[in-house]
Amino acid sequence: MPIDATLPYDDQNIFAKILRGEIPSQRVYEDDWAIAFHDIAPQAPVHLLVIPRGPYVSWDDFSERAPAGEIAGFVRAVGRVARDHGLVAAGYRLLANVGGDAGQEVAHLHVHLFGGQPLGPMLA
Ligand code: IU
Repeated sequence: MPIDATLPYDDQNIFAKILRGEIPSQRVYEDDWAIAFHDIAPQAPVHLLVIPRGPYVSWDDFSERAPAGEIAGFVRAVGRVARDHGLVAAGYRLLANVGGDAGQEVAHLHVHLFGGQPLGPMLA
């Protein structure tokens, strides 16, 4: 069931547990601002999730509350993950679902990074 992106941050969400190492993940990147790991149900040959270390429910929460340095660090991390995976020449897609209509399922901001094949039109 999609989350309500207006609710306060709950540190028991599954990505918070992944961040704290309480639940395993296939981590491919980490720095001071972000970690990235493989999505458990990949929808493309490359399907990674990049999440900030800070406690933000969604892109809405992050863009409103995060300090500028944290935003810059996270945005740079997303770009770096794509470059590290050799995706820039062929191209890739970023996606962040926010709340109910978008179908956001986990209440910790995550940016999907898709690549590895032509991705087709944006909306199904
Ligand atoms: P969404 O944007 O909130 O809809 O995406 C959630 C994604 O998190 C979705 O692609 C799931 O496959 C993925 N995921 C995961 O990688 N590991 C988990 O333990 C859970 C969800 I729960």
